[in-house]
Amino acid sequence: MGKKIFSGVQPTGNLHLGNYLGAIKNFVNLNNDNENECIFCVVDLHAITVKQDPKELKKNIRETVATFVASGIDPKKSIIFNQSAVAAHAEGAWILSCVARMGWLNRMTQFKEKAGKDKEKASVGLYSYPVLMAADILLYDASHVPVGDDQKQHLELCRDIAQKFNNDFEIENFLQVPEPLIQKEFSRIMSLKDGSKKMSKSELSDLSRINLTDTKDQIVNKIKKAKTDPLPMPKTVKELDERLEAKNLIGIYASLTNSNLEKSVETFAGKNFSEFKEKLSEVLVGKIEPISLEIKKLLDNQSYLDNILLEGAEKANLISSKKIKKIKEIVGF
Ligand code: AQP
Repeated sequence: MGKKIFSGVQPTGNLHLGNYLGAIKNFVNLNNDNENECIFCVVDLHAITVKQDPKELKKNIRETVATFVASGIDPKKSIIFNQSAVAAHAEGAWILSCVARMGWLNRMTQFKEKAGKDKEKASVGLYSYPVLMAADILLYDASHVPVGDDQKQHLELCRDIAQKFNNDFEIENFLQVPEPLIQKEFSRIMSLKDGSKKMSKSELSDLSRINLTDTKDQIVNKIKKAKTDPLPMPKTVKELDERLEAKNLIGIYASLTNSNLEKSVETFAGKNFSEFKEKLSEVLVGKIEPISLEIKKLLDNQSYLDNILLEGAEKANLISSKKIKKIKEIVGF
């Protein structure tokens, strides 16, 4: 039986290889399976949990849609829309924030990481963001949510919220408890500068990530400069436990070539990093350059992108307005 898929990406600029391998690649596969109903959301309400330049945000919303389409998501098959265009998300988030418990949110590690030492100055939105994410998913009765490993905890929270709502209002299975779809391998791509840190849009150094809009020369240069260690390439997968940068680069290679760590380690065992990096650049350019060129082409056609969002929002509104109406009735409004 087909799956009901919902997932989102924040339009915060610099969509990168981590977003691609951890999430978007999976979106494309799910979109290609005709049995599935897929909804991919540009989560702009999430983006403003940290300060955004309004002009940049508008540009980034279009760029995220362009990235979806350039990566292979077909807007005729999947619903693509931006969250702020569908009022039920904000309404649902408020109601669910009265179901979620402070103690649950206090455990969220992403808030701790993003707020850093000065959490008193973080926005309330950054703290309650996982409740909005729960509303996003639950409004569409999503059965499966494809995400990178970093979103696992938020998805568990979403499941808890759905179960508590159903229990509190004694209405069995009303909110569908969704399953995470997290790839077993390569679900967390790390920074090219530090194998212990997640590849991220907000990292200051652009050399830490491969952007999906990078040119061939930028990709080759970033791989050349990517951190490694002085030893030759590892001979066993076990060695990778101690060699985080090598593990990340080999993982990227394996993911892009649809292979696995064992085979990829075997291919380059004992060789110099320079030889491996050349091959890695080659496969990266082969994958990312066509996407990058297509994104640039699509960005020249703003009305096409805006139309995708408009049509997507109409369809999303049709589904979510029915669900939020029922939620309100259940609550007693
Ligand atoms: N490094 C990563 N490896 C694997 N998957 C990743 N994702 C993000 N980074 C990696 C997955 O991409 C999807 C969209 O992410 P997002 O844009 O909603 O936000 P994020 O997880 O906060 O991404 P960043 O890059 O880390 O942004 P900043 O720097 O703004 O915090 C999600 O499914 C995510 O798991």
